[in-house]
Amino acid sequence: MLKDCVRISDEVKQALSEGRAVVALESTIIAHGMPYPQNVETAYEVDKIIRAHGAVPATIGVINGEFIVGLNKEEIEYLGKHGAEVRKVSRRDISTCISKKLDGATTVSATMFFAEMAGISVFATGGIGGVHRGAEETMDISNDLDELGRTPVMVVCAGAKAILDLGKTLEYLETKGVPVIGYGTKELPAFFSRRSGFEVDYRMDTPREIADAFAVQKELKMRTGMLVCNPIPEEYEVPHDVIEPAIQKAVELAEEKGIHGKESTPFLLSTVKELTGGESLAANIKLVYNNVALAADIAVEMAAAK
Ligand code: PSU
Ligand code: MN
Repeated sequence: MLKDCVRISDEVKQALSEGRAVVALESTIIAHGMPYPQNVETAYEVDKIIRAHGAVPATIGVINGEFIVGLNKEEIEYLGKHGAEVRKVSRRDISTCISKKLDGATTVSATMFFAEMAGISVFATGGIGGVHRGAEETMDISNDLDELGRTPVMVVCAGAKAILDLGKTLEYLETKGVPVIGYGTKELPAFFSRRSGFEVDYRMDTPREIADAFAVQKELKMRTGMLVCNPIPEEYEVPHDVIEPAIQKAVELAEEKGIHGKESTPFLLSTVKELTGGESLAANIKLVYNNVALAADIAVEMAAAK
């Protein structure tokens, strides 16, 4: 049964068996996080950057009920083109996606699950899901945070979008025992901007330091993930007075329209994008490039230490 529903591409399989550096990537960011065709173009560029840094990319998604670790170009194009028509697959959707032979794009949580299964330790994305603003009413807390608490995969991101309650997101990660590392900073980056006003647990300045910390968790069989927060490069930041009103408006609109559940994050992301014109999308793409480069460097350090 398992071999019918999970496939690791030959390239990824070989890289793993030779102990080479591999970086996992999610597909929700492609299908639901960005518009076509920029989403697919970004995914191809990500592929190149990871290789240029000496690692092998492994994008994860599901086609016709088969989870694939290492989607090829055509499969990425397929998921990117169908966008919101394909399922947004987090942990709870995995079993039904397989049994009903559906297509889907994996979120951070489902991507971590399959990365671990394949033996991949590092995963890069844009931003993670978290505790939503107003969660005390809605209880909308992303499954990403629970997955970080129970799956030993490192996630490299640009912090979390301010569509979330960043303070509560950090509290929840603390509850789940997830270390939060700032790369070159002691402040949690807020996706579009480098600063949030919230402190992370540790600052680390080199990929080696980060790889060493994660190796200890693995050694101790802690079964927890690690969140590495890499601030967007200064030249691509979106100013606070552009992004914050757009976020507030998007949160209001979501409430008015009664958007909830898995629709909530894609709705907020696309509304913020519309309200800021191209500016937020351009920044989004640049920070993803920045994250995959760092993740590849960390994966190379991990492979060297083996
Ligand atoms: N945050 C972003 N961009 C994204 C996502 C989150 O800035 O594309 C996606 C990721 O796939 C993440 C998912 O795992 O949304 C979280 O969705 P939810 O909040 O429904 O758990
Ligand atoms: Mn949610």
